Amino acid sequence: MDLASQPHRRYNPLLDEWVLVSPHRAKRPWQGQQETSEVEVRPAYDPTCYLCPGNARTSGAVNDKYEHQFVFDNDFAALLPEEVKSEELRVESVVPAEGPILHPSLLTYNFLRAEAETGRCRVICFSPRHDLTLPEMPVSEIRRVVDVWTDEYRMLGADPAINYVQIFENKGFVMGCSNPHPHGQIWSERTVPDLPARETRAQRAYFEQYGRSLLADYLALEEKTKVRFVVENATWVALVPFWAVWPFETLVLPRRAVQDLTQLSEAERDGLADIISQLTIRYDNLFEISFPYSAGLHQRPTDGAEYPEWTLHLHFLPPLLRSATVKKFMVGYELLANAQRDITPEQAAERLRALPAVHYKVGA
Ligand code: H2U
Ligand code: ZN
Repeated sequence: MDLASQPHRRYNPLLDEWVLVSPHRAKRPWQGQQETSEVEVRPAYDPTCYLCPGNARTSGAVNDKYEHQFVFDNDFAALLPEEVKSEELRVESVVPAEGPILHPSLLTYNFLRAEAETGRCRVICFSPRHDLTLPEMPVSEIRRVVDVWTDEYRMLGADPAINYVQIFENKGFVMGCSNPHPHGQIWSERTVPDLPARETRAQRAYFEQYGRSLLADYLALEEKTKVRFVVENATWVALVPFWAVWPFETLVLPRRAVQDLTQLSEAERDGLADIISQLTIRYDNLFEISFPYSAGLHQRPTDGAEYPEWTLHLHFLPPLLRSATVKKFMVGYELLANAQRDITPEQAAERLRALPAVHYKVGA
């Protein structure tokens, strides 16, 4: 089988699912939507921005006049802590015994289930500069962001009511990001959400069978050919996973398998900042735009149990396909049957690898 030209399926061992790869389709003509990319010039400080230092937010709270990073509780949090929940929601399972919307047979089979969920949501401003993004920030400042993530993971995870901490960034309006000021979010909650729960199951099954980390073994395999490597340093590797769904999706893996940020050495934290810088610079250089993505960390749950099978990693999930304006749509077959892609992960890695290491705006 020729993976570069023949339609085939690839297995994602982290999520126990498949992706259909159709390399021969990459040449098909595109007559769909063409969006115009706007070259956006932003001021270093925007008096109307709710994330800039010293400005007031919608809630009326005023941001610190911060010089590096700034973290606050989300004023429109998707999850609320236990103490602010209404009496009604405190019931573990909200299944009314009888009522007009529930037929008794549904109750018998427990089809309609709901339960209260609690948590705490935070917003992190990566920089006081309104006009920067991670790829334009100095590595020393990204390193401070890594430290803030680590402190937040530790602080939130120490709360007995928090069993999972999801750190992420939505970058670009196309990803639903509400404000260009560089920022990320943290949602932390009582239950482990679906995707990290599936990753836990997969990593645990592998660990129980082989006594080793699934992702460490995967990295060792990739190291042999490096065909899917994008950038690497002494402590981290960014690669396009064999099972990538999004055209330029990447997985960032530590060379030493650790379960969460708090276990990283100083050198590994420096390395993480460096790999994020290297990778996001290449992303921006691909179409010479501020490259949109959703990205985030996956770490072990914080319920206090041991997770020897877990390996900390980052996913970068960018929507763009062939230009600054043509994105991949998850539609049709993807929504109804299976994830699918045209350009192969190896081709995507090759393109990203070939890009300059210096940001296109520098010296432009
Ligand atoms: P996104 O751009 O990824 O949506 O993140 C911005 C977050 O900032 C969003 O979750 C919050 C929104 O709820 N926010 C505040 O907490 N205070 C504000 O004054 C505006 C936005
Ligand atoms: Zn701002």
